[in-house]
Amino acid sequence: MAVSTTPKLDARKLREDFPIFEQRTHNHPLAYLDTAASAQKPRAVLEAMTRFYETSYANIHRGVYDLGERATEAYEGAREKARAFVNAESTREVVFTHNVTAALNLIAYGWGFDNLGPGDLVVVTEMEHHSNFVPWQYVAGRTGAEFAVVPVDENGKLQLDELEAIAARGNVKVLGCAHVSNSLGSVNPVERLIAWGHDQGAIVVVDGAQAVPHRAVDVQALGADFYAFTGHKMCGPTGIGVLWGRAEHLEAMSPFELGGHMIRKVTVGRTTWNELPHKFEAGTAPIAEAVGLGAAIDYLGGIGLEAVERYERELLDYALPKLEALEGIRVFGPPADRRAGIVSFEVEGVHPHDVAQILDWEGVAVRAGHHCNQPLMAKLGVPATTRASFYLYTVPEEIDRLVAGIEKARKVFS
Ligand code: C6P
Repeated sequence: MAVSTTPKLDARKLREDFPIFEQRTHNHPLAYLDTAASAQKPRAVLEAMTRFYETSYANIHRGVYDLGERATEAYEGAREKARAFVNAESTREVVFTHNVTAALNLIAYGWGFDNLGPGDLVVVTEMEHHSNFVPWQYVAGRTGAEFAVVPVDENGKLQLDELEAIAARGNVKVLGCAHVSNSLGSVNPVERLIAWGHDQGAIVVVDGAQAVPHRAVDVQALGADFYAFTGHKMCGPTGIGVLWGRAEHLEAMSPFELGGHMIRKVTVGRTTWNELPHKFEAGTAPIAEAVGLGAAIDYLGGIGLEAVERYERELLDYALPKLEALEGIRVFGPPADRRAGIVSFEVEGVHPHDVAQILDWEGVAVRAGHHCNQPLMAKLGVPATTRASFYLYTVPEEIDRLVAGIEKARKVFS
């Protein structure tokens, strides 16, 4: 029998790294079950950013003075950390953006407008976050390409047996898929989708926003064309995202945003572009945010992504049976072995916002809404869900409080 050598994660101890948990909310300890929206920040990240501002801050890639050089080193050092974190081949393939939404728009605009046209088909999954749905729908519409979805069933499972029928509809040029669904927690069969996309001659764009913070991701092993993620969901600051793209695509692509830093030479007659990845980083970069992201990567690396994934699985094994045993509750999404630490549910007869409101009074923070997944909500037949999501700082008592709060909501509203 294989024995795991990954050290076990101690959530109770890790919580002490997060100043936010020192407070109470509505007179209860804060049970933060909304990491899928954004993760809390450990002291190591906050201090790294403060230290950077206090000791090494200047604009980058410009000054020849010492401070500017140190700031540039810190920013480019963070890029190297991001490269290593997802095992990209080169930092040339690692573009800093403002978030994953900006990364996905960059591809849709930079690649889509040059490569799509009538007769082409752009395919995304029906469970895509709007960030990997709307830009593609828009660019398809603007270029005359057709837009199609890989459907999900009413349980939120991708209908892969529909792929052949989709391929018959046109020349599949793009496949967009989430590695992990932000509403359902489904860990999608991305390897299979990537293989199918490549069989069609398409580029495959993976939205890794909900995967990278929670499991080890190796972009070379996955073999997609683009893979995007966002800093604030992985203990890093807001305002920074990462786009990994194959160098040959990034080389061939048009820039998306134009202005300072992304140029090589500007004359009245013509402008040429900077080398990778700078061609895609117009304007002053999110410098301190990159430093914070680098610190978050160090923090997660110190814990180990395998340990995070294993711990979230334990939390799911604890939470799912308790939630499913509640009367009048519908839990959406797959079983624990194909799910990340995200659970969306509906409480019969109670609006998701009311469930979330009652939970808030109990000190339990969850999200209620469509989670930027309106097509998925339509398929599930609900306008919204209540969603709880877990991370390395979640402890089982918080799940008990979630369950008790849901029962209370049912009683209040019945
Ligand atoms: N999901 C949630 O509560 P940005 O805002 O660009 O950093 O992330 C957008 C995004 C893209 N893809 C996935 C899979 C996501 O989960 C998100 C953000 C949040 O589910 C806010 S809607």
